[in-house]
Amino acid sequence: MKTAILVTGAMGQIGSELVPALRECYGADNVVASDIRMPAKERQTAGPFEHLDCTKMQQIRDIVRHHRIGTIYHLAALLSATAEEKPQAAWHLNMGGLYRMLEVARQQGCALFFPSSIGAFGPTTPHDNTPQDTIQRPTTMYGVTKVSAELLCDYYARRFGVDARGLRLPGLISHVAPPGGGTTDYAVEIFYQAIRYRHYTCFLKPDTRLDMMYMPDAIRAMIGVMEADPEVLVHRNSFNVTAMSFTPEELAAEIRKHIPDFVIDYEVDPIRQAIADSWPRSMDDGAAREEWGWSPGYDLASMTEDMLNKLGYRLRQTE
Ligand code: AKB
Repeated sequence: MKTAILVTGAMGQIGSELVPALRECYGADNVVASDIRMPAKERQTAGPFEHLDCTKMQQIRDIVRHHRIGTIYHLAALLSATAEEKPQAAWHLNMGGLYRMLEVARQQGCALFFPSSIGAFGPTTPHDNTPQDTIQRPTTMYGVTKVSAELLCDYYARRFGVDARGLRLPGLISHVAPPGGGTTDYAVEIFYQAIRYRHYTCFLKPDTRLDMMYMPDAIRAMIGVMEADPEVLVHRNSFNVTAMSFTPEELAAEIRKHIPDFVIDYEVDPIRQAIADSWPRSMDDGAAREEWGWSPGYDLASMTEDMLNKLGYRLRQTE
């Protein structure tokens, strides 16, 4: 990548780890973090930061011009459970924000990364080994915005030559920043509760199987797809990527190998359960593997061990 990078939603679960990783790769001064929230003082000094409301075209344009941005990682969005609670707000931010980013990308010649999701699939999609190209009729507002966004990115690529690329990300597990408002959030909360109280009450049923990925793999995938040679990409957007597929009871059993007295029980939230039931149980990520060499580094066992070590250490330092 020749010029600077802008990350929107930089204070969120993904942005909190993507920004430092991009700064490591391309230099701190070349990566501009932005969010509608202001960062804590210590994070403001790590590199350039801009306050940005992604639904305001002029703000985006000013930042892109001022910092000579060449690539935008557009992460700002509402997650699935929040989007189902506030569908109008979800459409406004998820689609309104993306449309304005693509317009600025078109005008200023930027490449754009867009994080789609397993949420782009729905109840009529094949749930096992979900193909790259298949039925996409989601029944959630989150899913509607993700499919629409995939189509809009394809349109801008075909019609205007915007280098728009994306991934269909599974649930992401991280010890750095908590997610907020997602259906797969249980797979992060469980670690906090296991370390603190040896007990977790899960809002999904014990046998709800979903695709998941450890954040270090997700960061590699996001940088990897943007680094890929455009000549060899057939799909561009959005690639299925996955690393593991497990149920709450399987994750609890894995945690119990390290914390033998850990107990899980269940109080099912019907809204999030219905969302989870409409998503794939496991995706086929063969296109990403073939077209740009995607391959995950962490499975359930290695992710669980690393999460317990790193999160346990951090919680002991801060609590
Ligand atoms: C969510 O649960 O909403 C997200 C996702 C899978 O897109 N983590």
